Amino acid sequence: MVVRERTQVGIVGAGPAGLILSHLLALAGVDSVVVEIRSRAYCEARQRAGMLESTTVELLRDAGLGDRLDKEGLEHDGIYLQFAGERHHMNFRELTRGRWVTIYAQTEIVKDVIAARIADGAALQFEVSDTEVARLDEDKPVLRYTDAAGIRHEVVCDAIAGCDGFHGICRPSIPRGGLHTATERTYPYGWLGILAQAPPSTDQVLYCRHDNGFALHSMRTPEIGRLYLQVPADEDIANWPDDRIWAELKTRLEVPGWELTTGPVLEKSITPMRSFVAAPMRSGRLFLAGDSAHIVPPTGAKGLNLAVADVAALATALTRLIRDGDPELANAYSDHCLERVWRATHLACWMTTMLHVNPGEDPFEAQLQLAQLRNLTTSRAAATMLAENYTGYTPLRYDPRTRLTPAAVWGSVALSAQSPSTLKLKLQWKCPRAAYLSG
Ligand code: RFL
Ligand code: PHB
Repeated sequence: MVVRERTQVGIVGAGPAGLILSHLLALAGVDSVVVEIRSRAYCEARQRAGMLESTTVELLRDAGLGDRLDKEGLEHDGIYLQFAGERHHMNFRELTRGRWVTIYAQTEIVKDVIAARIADGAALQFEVSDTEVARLDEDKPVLRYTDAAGIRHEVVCDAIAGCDGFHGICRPSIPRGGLHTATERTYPYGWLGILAQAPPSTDQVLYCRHDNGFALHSMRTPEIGRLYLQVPADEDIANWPDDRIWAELKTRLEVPGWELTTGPVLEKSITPMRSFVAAPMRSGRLFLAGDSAHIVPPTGAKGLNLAVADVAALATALTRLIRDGDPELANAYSDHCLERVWRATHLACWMTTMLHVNPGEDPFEAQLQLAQLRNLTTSRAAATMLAENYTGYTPLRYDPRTRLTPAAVWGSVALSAQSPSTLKLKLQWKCPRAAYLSG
């Protein structure tokens, strides 16, 4: 038996991209169904990003998703850069006249958005299987999946959003010739990441180039540290008992007068590094967003931030297309996003190659890296370039005017008998505080 259904936007993937898109669409009165192969618990526990641009924070706040972020997020003025045994503070707030960065884990964003969507009565299906997207060239594409109870569904949509990450099914479903370019670069190293029951030894995130390789000291809370080490791309985690990880982190990160606090390792894994961009990010009525369209190495902390920028633009474009019958922004979606994607791709690639040690690196290469780092810490112009790019200088392409007006919210609340807490949340959005690029 196949259950046939109808929605406006079929969303594949309940990572940050899919969840935030579904939330932003709901604010504009556009209906969606989100399908996800993993369980809710798995999505909420998957350790990944932690560093948010101020543009991302502003959008989350502005969309009513900032309560816990404002309480628990750790707002930082900038980062530290360390090389040749010297540590330098890069004050982004001062360099950009006010931009900042925030540490708030992706796991927490995912929990916040899932809770908000469920409170809103959203159609969110976890543990689905055999997801398919079809009829992408028609006005009514379809999303098919089998739900956790084994029932097959076919959902007729106005558009489908492929938010299913790098290994998802949406990008490969684009008909032959639909993707004009798929550009990829791999790196000969990966990141060994740990989550540790160890209070962070630094007040802001610390990026370090050391002759043994890159190291990064980040954090999740005042009690939990998040640290990374450059390791060979094909490294086996079994070669890294906890003692060895801490010893290597100390070797790379410690400077005279500063010690690294250690503690029990709660989780560890190795992530490969890759740059990838698929273009265009649209094929007919299928729109790719987030990691399904592009991947950056995590050195510039851009992946999640790009996913948020994509869905901010996509929410506006789909609202105009589906609700208002205006295709202009949907037609411009890919070009608009790719501009930011390539900027971030450059930043991430540049920071990665400046801070990591290539296997077999010669002294010439090492000196070039040190010269760039020295330039960043001595030239205000160079430091400002990093600060602007790192904090997400360009405003997001999101038009808050697409949201339902308070009057329309009252109407839709009355119609769907939503809870008073949902109502309170929605009414907060009538005065957007963040600045966006619209059109
Ligand atoms: P996700 O998070 O991969 O979510 C995709 C979802 O789609 C589901 N899925 C399917 N669902 C239904 N049917 C199918 N056939 C499906 N196939 C897949 C998946 O189960 C999943 O739930 O992609 P999204 O939403 O685009 O979000 C992207 C971010 O997750 C990613 O870019 C960031 O985590 C990257 N990243 C960082 N980004 C930052 O902005 N700041 C950071 O500080 C930062 N640090 C990091 C990072 C990524 C890292 N790793 C592990 C890659 C640090 C690390 C170590
Ligand atoms: C993190 O906190 O996990 C993090 C911070 C900065 C990065 C990457 C990851 O560049």
